[in-house]
Amino acid sequence: MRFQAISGNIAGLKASQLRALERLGYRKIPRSKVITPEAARTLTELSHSIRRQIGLLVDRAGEIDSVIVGNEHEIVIPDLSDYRLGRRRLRGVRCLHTHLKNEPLTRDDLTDLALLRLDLIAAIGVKEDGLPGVISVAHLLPPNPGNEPYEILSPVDFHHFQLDFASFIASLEDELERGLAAQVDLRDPRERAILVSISMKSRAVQEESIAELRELARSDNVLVLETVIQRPKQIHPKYLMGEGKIRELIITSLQQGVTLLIFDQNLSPGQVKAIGEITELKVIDRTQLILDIFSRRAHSRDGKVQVELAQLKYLLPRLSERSTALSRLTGGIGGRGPGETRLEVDRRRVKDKIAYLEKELDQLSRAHRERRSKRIKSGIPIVSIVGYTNAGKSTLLNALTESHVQTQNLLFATLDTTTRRLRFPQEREIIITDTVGFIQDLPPDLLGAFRPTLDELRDADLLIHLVDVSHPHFEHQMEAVDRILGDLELPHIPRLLVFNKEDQMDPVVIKNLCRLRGAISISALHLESLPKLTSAIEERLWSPKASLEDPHLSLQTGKGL
Ligand SMILES: Nc1nc2c(ncn2[C@@H]2O[C@H](COP(=O)(O)OP(=O)(O)OP(=O)(O)O)[C@@H](O)[C@H]2O)c(=O)[nH]1
Ligand SMILES: [Mg+2]
Repeated sequence: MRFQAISGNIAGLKASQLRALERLGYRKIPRSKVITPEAARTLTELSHSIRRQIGLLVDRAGEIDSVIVGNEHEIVIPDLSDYRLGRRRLRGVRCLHTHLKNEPLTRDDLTDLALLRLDLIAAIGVKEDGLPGVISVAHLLPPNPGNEPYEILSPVDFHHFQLDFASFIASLEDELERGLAAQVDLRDPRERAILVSISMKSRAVQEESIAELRELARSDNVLVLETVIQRPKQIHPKYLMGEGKIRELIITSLQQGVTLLIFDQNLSPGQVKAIGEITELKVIDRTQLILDIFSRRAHSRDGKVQVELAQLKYLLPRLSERSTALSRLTGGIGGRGPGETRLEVDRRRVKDKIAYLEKELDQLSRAHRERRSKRIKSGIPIVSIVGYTNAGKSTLLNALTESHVQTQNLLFATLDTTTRRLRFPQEREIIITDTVGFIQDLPPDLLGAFRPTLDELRDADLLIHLVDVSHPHFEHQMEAVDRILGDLELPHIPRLLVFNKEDQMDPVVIKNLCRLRGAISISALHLESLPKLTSAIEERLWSPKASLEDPHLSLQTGKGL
């Protein structure tokens, strides 16, 4: 990079001074030197005569990229976006600047060093006579939790300053790389993420939600390095958090080789753009993380169409806000999804694609409807298992029907609906279905895209609301499921409340909970616990006494429980 410009506070400078600054910019520094004595002297003398700090940005080849004029106390480093950090540990640019009173490096200098990942930062003191005084140098350190991310070398008189820049920078880069490798396995292809929650909600609420975000991240094969929870007095409109906090976040991310920020709050397109630009990291929110999991799990045609539609609907408002941050995304999270060419398609084409997919979804829905009407005609009762994700729905379907739907300790393991027949004694038979799980704060567009799948629930004669009662927040999960069932306008279908994973609970506690809530408890992993469920299903479907008004209460009084 050649000398580009003099930037900063140049107002009021004489033409001769400007020319001198420009000449300074065309100097070249040998690779083995931080700065030559001649360049240092020109720098301090000019600085002395204009009573302003002057800085140089120098690249690895020793070319001066820019000359910056500041005021008495500071310089402002211009945009360094020409020097992309990418996967490198250092920017490849150092900053050398004067300090008029021979003062040491300031906090702002050190923040610039860490924030911009400069090769080093040096302050050269200006003596009374305008000659170079004391030089202070600082450089970054490998990740060292708890300590400052940089080291300040002891200031020395400029004439005694000796540092072979080429070998210094080579060993520093090596050290940084090894330091990071000691912390994280760099061959591990997974994204390394920091989870962020910035909200006015209470800390307890934020912690519960971020614990779930951590599970979502795990389900999406993301390595979570840290979580940041903040409860500010006011939400910053651009970055959610204040500038100080985001600086801290950038420094931590750079130190730990973070590649991804995941926000627990849903971000506006403008926020994604602003945070992506300032942090130079990929930024996604909760919804996009869920969409990414969905796109991993969608196997059937139905599933794929629905997920792609949801992704495009999410993308559309973000297209006009597309930024350099987005165009840098290469594959991985946020890159997976509606085709490789996603970033090239313009709004028009996205809209066309949405219209096309919606038509396709209509056709799929029609096919669903036909299958459903056959099922309904057959007169066989339909029982659907619904519940929070990871409650054990697929495990239960498998246990009841000896099927092999994939079950995993991951959120959203199931996306497609599975339907099986289940025979009871006395020639009775039901159709039982397992479908996609629910989660709190499910974005409406996502719910909308899953209509065909969720529409199946409409035909159910009975909904089994399965709850992982061993989950620390099972009650909140129950409320979320009730809310979603309400949104789907399904509250009229009789429900059976079933607490799963009783094997993880104290039997007395679970007994009381069941009495209190009018539920029955089972363990889908223990077949011997299932007859109480099957007889409850039979009773609800075939016993004339069963009240449809209040399914929970009727169970409480039901026989055989
Ligand atoms: N201890 C215990 N674990 C269970 C029980 N039932 C299911 N699990 C485990 O819970 C995890 C989730 O089970 P799934 O059947 O995949 O849950 P799901 O509700 O279908 O989840 P999604 O499809 O992701 O919404 C698996 O690791 C199961 O082995 C149970 O009764 N006891
Ligand atoms: Mg499942």
